[in-house]
Amino acid sequence: MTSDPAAAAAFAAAFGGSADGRWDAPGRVNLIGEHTDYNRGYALPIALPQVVRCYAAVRAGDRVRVASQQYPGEVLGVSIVELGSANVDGWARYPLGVVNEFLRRGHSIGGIDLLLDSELPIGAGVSSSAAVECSVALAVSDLFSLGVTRDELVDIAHTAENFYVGAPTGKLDQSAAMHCTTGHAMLLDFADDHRTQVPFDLAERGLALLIIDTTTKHELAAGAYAERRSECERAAALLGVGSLREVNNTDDLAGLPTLLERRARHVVTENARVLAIADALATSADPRIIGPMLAAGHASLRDDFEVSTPELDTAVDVATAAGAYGARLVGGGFGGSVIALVEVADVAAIDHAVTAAFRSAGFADPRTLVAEAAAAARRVR
Ligand code: GAF
Repeated sequence: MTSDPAAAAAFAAAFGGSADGRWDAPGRVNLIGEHTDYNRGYALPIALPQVVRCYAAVRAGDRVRVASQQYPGEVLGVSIVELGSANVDGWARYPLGVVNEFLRRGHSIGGIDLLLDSELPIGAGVSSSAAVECSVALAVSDLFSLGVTRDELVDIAHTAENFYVGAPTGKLDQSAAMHCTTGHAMLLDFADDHRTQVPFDLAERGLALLIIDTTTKHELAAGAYAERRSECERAAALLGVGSLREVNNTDDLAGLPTLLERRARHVVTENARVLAIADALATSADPRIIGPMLAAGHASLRDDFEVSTPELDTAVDVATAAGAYGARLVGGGFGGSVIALVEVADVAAIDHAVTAAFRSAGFADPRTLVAEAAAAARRVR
C-alpha cells in the first residue's frame, strides 16, 4: 500500500491494484575517489537524502512489468522466461536487468509490478541509475523473501548494469546506495570490499557541500568511460601488476607510454587523496583543509584522466574564485555535477556567481543543491 496519492494513482493506472510496499534507494556524491573503483582502489561517497522510490507488488503469473513516473504512459511487460533475451531499450533496462540478474543466479521469482519515481536528476552524476537498480533489488529480495545480503544486492545491481545495460562501471554507486549511513561518508576499499564509516558533519563547522549540476548529461554506456577503463587495464598489464591499486609511487609509472602514464597517475594520486581526506575527516581536523585536495582531484581528472568539460571546469573555477575551499567534478565526468566545499554563509553568493558565469558563457543555467549525508536503501512502507 502507499499513502502517496499520485504514486497510488499511477500504480493503479499502469498495472491495476495497489503496491505491496515502497523501497527507496539514495543517490550519492563521492567526496573523492573517481575512476578508482574498477582499479581496485578507494572511494569516499556519501548517500544523498534524494532517492529513487520503487513501488512494487507481487502478481500471479510470470510477467515482470515496469513503469516510471519520469516516462509517463510507457508500461513494459516481459515474461520471466524471455527476460534474458528480450530486446529492451532505455530506462527499462535498469529495473529489468536487476530482475534478470536474480533469475540468472537461480533465485525463485514470480510475477512482479514495479513503478519507479525519481527525485534525482538523470545524468547529473549523482547516480540515479544505481538508485533505480538498488531500490528494485531490495524490493525483489524482500517481496520474494530471498534473504539476499546487501553485499550480494550490490553485486546483483552492478552485474545488471555491466551486462544487461552494457555500461562497464565499477561498484562505487551501488555500494554507496546500499551501505552509506546518515552523518557519515563511507571509505570503500574495492580490493576487498572493506568499508569504514567516517564522520561527516560539515554543518557543525559552518560548512556546506554544494552540488552544482551543470545539466549537461553524461552517458556512461558511451565509449569514453569504457576507453578509460581499458587504458587503466593496459597500464596495469604493462607494469606487470594485477591492478593499479598495487602501484603507490608515481615514479613507478615512468616507463609507460605518455597517455597511459597520465591515466595511471590519476588513479595512483587519487587513491592517496582518498586516504588523506578520510584521515582528515576521521581525526576531526578542520574540514577546510581538504579543499586543496578536492581541487587537486579535479585537476587530475581534467588534465591526466581527461574526463572534464568546459561547463564542469567553469563551475569549479568560478566557485573557487567566489570563495569555495575546493571544488571538483563528481562521478564519471563528461558532464554532470561539481561539488564545492563552501561556508554556509557563502552558498547563495557562489550559486549566483556560477549562474552568472554560465549565462555569460552561453551555457544552460546550472542547478544547485546542498548535499547531506543520508541513509542507504531501505523499505519505507
Ligand atoms: C560512474 C561509475 F558508475 C562508477 O562505477 C565510477 O567509476 C564513477 O563513475 C567514477 O568514479 O559513476
